[in-house]
Amino acid sequence: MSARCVGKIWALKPMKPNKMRSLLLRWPILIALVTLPVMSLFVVQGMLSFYAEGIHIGSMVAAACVLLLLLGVAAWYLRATRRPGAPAQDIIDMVEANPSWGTLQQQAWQEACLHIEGLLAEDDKPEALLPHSLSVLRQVASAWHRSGKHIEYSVALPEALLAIETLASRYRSVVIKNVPLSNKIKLSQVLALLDLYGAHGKKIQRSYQAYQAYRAYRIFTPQGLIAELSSLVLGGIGENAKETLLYNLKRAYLQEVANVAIDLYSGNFKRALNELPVQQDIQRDLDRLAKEVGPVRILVVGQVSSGKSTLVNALLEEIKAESGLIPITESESVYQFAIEDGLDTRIVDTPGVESGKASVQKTAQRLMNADLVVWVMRANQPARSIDQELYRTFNKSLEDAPERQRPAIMAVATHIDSIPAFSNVREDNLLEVTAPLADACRKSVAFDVFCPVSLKEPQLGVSGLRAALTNLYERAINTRLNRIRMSQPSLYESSSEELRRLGVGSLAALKLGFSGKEVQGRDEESSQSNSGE
Ligand SMILES: Nc1nc2c(ncn2[C@@H]2O[C@H](COP(=O)(O)OP(=O)(O)O)[C@@H](O)[C@H]2O)c(=O)[nH]1
Ligand SMILES: [Mg+2]
Repeated sequence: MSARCVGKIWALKPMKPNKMRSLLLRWPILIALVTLPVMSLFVVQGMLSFYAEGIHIGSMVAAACVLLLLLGVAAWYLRATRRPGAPAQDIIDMVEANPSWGTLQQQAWQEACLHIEGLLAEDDKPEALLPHSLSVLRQVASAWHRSGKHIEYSVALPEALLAIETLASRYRSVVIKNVPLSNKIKLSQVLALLDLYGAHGKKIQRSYQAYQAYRAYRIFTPQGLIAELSSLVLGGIGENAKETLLYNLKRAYLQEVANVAIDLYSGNFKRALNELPVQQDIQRDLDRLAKEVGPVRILVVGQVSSGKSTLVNALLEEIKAESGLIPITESESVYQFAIEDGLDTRIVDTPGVESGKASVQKTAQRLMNADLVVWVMRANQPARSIDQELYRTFNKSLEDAPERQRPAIMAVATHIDSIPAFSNVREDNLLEVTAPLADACRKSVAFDVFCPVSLKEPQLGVSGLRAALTNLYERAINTRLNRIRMSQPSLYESSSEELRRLGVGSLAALKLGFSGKEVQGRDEESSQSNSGE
């Protein structure tokens, strides 16, 4: 079905409305054209005879005034009787119906176009476009809902917003296609024409400035744009062409309203909306997937100067972590580390744990955020009370979170080169010779794997340590997955998060008299749990 609705509508009618209108407008002009020269002749003749008969000059001036008055009244009449609309031959179809529409939609389109012609014939001032739009909306809605109050607004808000968005983008195409040089017209030029910034300096009155600001603002609405186009931007083109273009633009705007409204009421926007939840689902899956494939987190803990940083360097096979006799590592340092090709991990070097509750608590908290623990102990360090205390605290934290999976612990005994009893140790008898050391360490920390090493050149045991890490990798991934699952907010937690956002949480906290210190503690905890992620 062809969509050139106006052509069709006019084909149905005996006479084009604009032709009729121009005929109606023509007869007073014809009378004026015939009568004015005749009247003028009479007036001139009369004036001459007045003069010949010596009539006072004042009477002549009065007669001239009457003539001018008559001309003024004629001009006023012509202006007042100017009917809205453009000459029929200049009407062009800037908007066409959607060829994929069914019969109902096509019928609604025909009716809407007819309605639009009527509306513009009534009033084609730009200001009328907004009420006209609502009228078109009502007209289209009535094609779907023949009864009911305010049926034109019975559209869900997201759909309505989508419709407005579509209308704006479609109308944009119309303007680009039909307004000469529209791509060249800059908003700044329009604003400059509006003289908003007061090019005339102090002479500009405040009320005038406010009016100009209002005009600048309304450019962002179609009706405002059309109004400004008429007065400013299209000033260069001929009056008739400008009128025609503006009429066509107004008509196109209302037709786009009808176009979008038909899609809206026939449910064509619903499919696009249904995509939204799907997209959210996909995004959620992606978020989870990204977390699942994230690298395993290996945490290196131990007392100060036990050799943690040296061990990290040995594993990375380059000096990245600063090591020394004095405790150097002040905060966590994270390194990308591939145990083997494809087994990417992050290895986290930590500050040494020291005696005292704060240091032990902090390190225990760090252990809760590990997928695999490398617990470094010096072979030549008999005092292991700090390790014992840390292990106890860590175990306590795990007991408090029974759903949490315990990360595997690899105990690494460094400095074996400084124990005379191990002087004959080699790569192949390393575990056998250091068995008593393993037993001693187990008394402090219940580890899963024991790796004795010498990090002093020539290094010993590092390749065995690497192999042990590979073996623990799978378990570490499981721990990681468990940790991610546990960190997902539950329904209750997420709704309390919403409440917090709404400020209800802070109100409740105030009522319960929570101290600022506790809130701070919580923040620290959450930043801790995010560290290294
Ligand atoms: N002889 C020997 N020295 C080591 C060994 N491991 C580390 N060191 C030294 O011990 C000191 C402290 O090491 P560092 O890695 O800084 O300890 P961290 O505080 O635990 O990070 C450094 O001077 C290292 O060179 C080892 O296996 N044998
Ligand atoms: Mg260090």
